[in-house]
Amino acid sequence: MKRTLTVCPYCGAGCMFYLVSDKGRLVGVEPSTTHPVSRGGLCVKGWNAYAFVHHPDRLTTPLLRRDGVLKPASWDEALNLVVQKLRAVQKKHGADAVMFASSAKATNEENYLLMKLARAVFGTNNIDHCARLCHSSTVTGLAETFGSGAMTNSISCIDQADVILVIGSNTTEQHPLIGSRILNAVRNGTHLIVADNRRIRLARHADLHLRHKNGSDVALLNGIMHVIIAEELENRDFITARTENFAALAKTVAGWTPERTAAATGLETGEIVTAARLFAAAERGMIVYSMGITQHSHGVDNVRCIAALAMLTGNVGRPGTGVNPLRGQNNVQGGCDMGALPDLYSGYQKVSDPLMREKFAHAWGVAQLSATPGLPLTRAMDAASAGQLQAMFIMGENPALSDPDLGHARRVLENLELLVVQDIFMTETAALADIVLPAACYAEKEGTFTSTERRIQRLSKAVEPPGVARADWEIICAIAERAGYQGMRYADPAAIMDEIAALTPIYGGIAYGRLDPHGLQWPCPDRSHPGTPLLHTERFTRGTGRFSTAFHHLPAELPDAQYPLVLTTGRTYFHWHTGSMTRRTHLLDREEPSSFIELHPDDAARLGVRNRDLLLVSSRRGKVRTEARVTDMVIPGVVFMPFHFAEGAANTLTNNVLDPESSIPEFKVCAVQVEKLP
Ligand SMILES: Nc1nc2c(c(=O)[nH]1)N[C@H]1C(S)=C(S)[C@@H](COP(=O)(O)OP(=O)(O)OC[C@H]3O[C@@H](n4cnc5c(=O)[nH]c(N)nc54)[C@H](O)[C@@H]3O)O[C@H]1N2
Ligand SMILES: Nc1nc2c(c(=O)[nH]1)N[C@H]1C(S)=C(S)[C@@H](COP(=O)(O)OP(=O)(O)OC[C@H]3O[C@@H](n4cnc5c(=O)[nH]c(N)nc54)[C@H](O)[C@@H]3O)O[C@H]1N2
Ligand code: SF4
Ligand SMILES: [Mo]
Repeated sequence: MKRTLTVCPYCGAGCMFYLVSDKGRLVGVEPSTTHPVSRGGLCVKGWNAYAFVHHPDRLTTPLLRRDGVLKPASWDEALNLVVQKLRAVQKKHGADAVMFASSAKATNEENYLLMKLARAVFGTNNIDHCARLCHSSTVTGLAETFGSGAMTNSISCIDQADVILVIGSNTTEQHPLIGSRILNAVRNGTHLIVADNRRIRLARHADLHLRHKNGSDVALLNGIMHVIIAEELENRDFITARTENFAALAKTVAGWTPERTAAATGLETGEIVTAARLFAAAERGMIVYSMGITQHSHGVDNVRCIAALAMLTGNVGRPGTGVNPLRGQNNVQGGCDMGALPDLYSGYQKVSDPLMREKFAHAWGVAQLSATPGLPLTRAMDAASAGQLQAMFIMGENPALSDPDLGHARRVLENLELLVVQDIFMTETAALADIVLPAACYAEKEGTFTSTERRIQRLSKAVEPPGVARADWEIICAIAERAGYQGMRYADPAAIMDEIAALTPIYGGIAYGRLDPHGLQWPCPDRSHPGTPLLHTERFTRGTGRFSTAFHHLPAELPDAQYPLVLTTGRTYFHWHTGSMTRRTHLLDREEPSSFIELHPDDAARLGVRNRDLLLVSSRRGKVRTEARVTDMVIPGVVFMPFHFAEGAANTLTNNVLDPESSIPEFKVCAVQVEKLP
């Protein structure tokens, strides 16, 4: 038996474990007892993270579409064709007719290389990844208020908080090792406020559970800040010493009396006042949030209010405090850090800055780099239907199931002149591709992932990839080589990290030799720097913290006579997004085998629906069949669906309306009708 220490491929908590293998096959997982987050534990996905690796459905060879059918081909044929076809599209329609989608499942090194490929080799800034669907509101909102869009504190800070406000995060299911840490703190006396209208597990342990209307967080947070200022509970010293624009905030929230807030949120005035007093009274108050905040047509405004509440109460820059957006995918923090974003190079260095363009052009050995900002991923589908985009290269994403308004997304993917998909399984998206490239998965390669607490950790190769599958970084380098670019020859991923460190100040001190066993937290500017567990301690990244105000906007689509219910979408404990990995893991699929919708007993009674009845759910975009789960998890008038299942796909229904600033889709609110099927 061989044990290989590596990083969990699922969530951003960043647990590390040992993959146990025998004669080249994985047989199990053992947690790392010394890791600061996993501490000897793992959630059910971590324990089962070895199971999909040897699944017979793994892609083992490149595939080319011939006469409408995907057929095996050699790497030579496939790679030459990728380069030839991308060049042909660019020749005909211009450099920006091509878009690259990077992957929060791939390593930092691979994300860095794909953005380098897009920019240095193919001359376009059209590169983005699933962070756009996820925490783009955070990146925009916190950059404006704090100067940095990452989690300000570390996961271990949970132990030191006096009160934790969890808003729009189902932490025990979606970041289980962080969720259990919160429950542990509560057992030791930490107060907990949960603001989420589903009765999630944390809510059952909370001092206060606020079940406000979906999309009313700006009103709720403005109302809480109103009470804090009205009762003089704000932290005057912090506001004076560390922040700017307080007067504007005070003016905006002045109108948000508990009565007005109650009317906008559906809460009682007493709940708002209690929440304000409980949070403001704490010496150390921490805010934890996730998709319930970001995935709205006003997601950036939600984030502005969260940042304001933390500053108003002086809860930034100390242990046990902070603004903590929990990053979802195992390496979505890294995908952003590496510049797999249309307007930023690695380390959030701006494409619009001529000095940065010169720095990267020089390092990459190209004459110049494009100054035209690229397309956000969520605008790609519309750009393609408007004829501005003809080709997509998608590494490790499955938009044919994860994008909003699937009918539209699929039509666009089908009509592209060229679709290349690089994945480990034949996903719904790969099935539409002209060229499919088989990738090695996390257990079969070296590299680093950056967790939600900015911790850069090493993965190690435990087994060989199936068939002729190759690591993403090797495939990208091979494409660059065939495109005639000689600046992508690396002996190994460690050498790629050396280049990243040289060009990216926040990763400046990162080198493989320094990362064992449990990584370093950025910013880590030089080789002697110990890493940074806590951001904004003396000053904010942008200097002073900025209070940005926000006005309450309703979600873009609200219930009416025809579509009388609010649909909110999200996840379950056992499955991961589009299910490519978890639905191929027997133990997980057995627990949650098919699509369902949660609806409140009152709504069910009105519709004559009983548990497990087959339902037809319709929105203005489409219809799906799914099974009823009658439960008081949801409030009357709201239904919830996970988006994991291709049969009964929630995204057939969702609304492709975007936040104008971050381009995030409003996954959390649309209007639907529910009917019982005979
Ligand atoms: N098991 C599992 N874990 C995962 C994932 C997975 O697919 N499966 N995905 C990972 C990824 S990429 C991400 S981004 C994270 C997401 O992690 P979370 O954000 O925790 O998960 P979601 O289920 O999308 O939504 C969280 C909560 O938002 C609430 N909510 C909906 N609308 C509103 C609102 O208007 N206001 C408020 N305050 N709350 C609202 C919902 O009721 C839900 O309980 O999870 C990560 N972890
Ligand atoms: N309705 C609704 N829709 C949503 C959301 C929601 O809350 N509601 N949330 C959104 C959010 S937050 C997110 S993050 C997105 C996620 O959307 P996606 O990123 O599209 O979903 P995943 O299923 O995680 O896709 C990851 C793909 O990477 C592949 N993969 C795994 N490892 C590797 C590897 O090493 N190399 C390569 N090349 N491929 C690999 C997997 O097989 C899988 O196909 O979904 C969004 N969609
Ligand atoms: S909490 Fe997240 S990182 Fe830890 S084992 Fe579970 S899925 Fe993996
Ligand atoms: Mo996400």
